[in-house]
Amino acid sequence: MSEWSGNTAAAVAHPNIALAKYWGKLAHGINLPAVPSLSLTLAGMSTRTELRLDDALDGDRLMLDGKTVEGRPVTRVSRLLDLVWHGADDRPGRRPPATVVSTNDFPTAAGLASSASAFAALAVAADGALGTGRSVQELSSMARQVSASAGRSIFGGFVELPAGAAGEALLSARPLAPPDHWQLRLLVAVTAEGPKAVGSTEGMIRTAATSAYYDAWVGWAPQGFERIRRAVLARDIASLGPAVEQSALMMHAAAMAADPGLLYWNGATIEVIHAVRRLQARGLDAYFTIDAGPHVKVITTAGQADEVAAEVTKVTGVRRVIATRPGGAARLLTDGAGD
Ligand code: 2P0
Repeated sequence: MSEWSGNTAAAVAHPNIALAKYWGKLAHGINLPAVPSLSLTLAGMSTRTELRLDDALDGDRLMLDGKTVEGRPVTRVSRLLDLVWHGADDRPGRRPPATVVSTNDFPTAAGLASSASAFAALAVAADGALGTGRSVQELSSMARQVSASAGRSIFGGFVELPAGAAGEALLSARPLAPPDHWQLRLLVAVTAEGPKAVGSTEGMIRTAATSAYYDAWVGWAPQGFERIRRAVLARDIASLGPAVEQSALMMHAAAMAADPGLLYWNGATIEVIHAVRRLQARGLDAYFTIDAGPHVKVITTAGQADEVAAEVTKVTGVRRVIATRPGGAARLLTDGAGD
């Protein structure tokens, strides 16, 4: 029996939504983003992950939303546990296997950034159970290697993840501004249930390999990121909104031009976009962004959120609207069980 067997830890992390999108990886290196991204970590949705080390197991086990999962998700879990265990100091010896129980309070794998909060919570829980004492920068870099957006969910509030440079090993996200910097509201218009057809990793690889618009996206992304960064720091929603919409539309245009084309939207996605544009015409601060799934996220102010949510809820095909606001960093739950 290792000294760690029987250790448990639990952590909570929130998903994040990119205002400046990440889409594409460098050809070399370990999951290094080809473009800089900037996200908002969201209170109002969370992943809770509990980890128990057990020498008696013959491998890692994963339960996701009450179901035992096998295959690639378990491989990714094992990879992150190995990264936390070995770290930069190459800790010797075998890592004890773990049972990981993870629960989302929002739809899994449907463009709601479930892998971001899942791997951020896992990195923090693993560090707690294994007693490795990694810094938040190390945990962010390790989570990023498994799922780039997870590197951002280690931090709360407004978070930036720079593009990677060839040969770079450690690349972590960093906080740009805390959650109380700007009381934006982000409304998630859920337009479908169930997992998406093509995962982000596969979608990005296909876009880079086959889309004639990919190089244009990678070339444009840094300036979009800079506009968004400046607007966030200045709390200027009138400049933030159009830049956020352009980042999402540029990303999707590149993905749609892949072979075969990636179309993450459904009919309701487009209806919500038009509803948001009508709100803008009425003088409201409402702007959309869309990830690798059919849901639309609407950015607005605290004062206008109720009115915007009421309009978005009326759109045909919208199943429900989840109201979120800037949220905090991933954190260990101190009693190991409850929140
Ligand atoms: C983002 N997305 O910036 C972009 C916009 C989806 C659309 O980051 O391959 O699951 O594991 O690094 O982190 C989703 O990508 O991809 C994502 P991998 P990940 O939020």
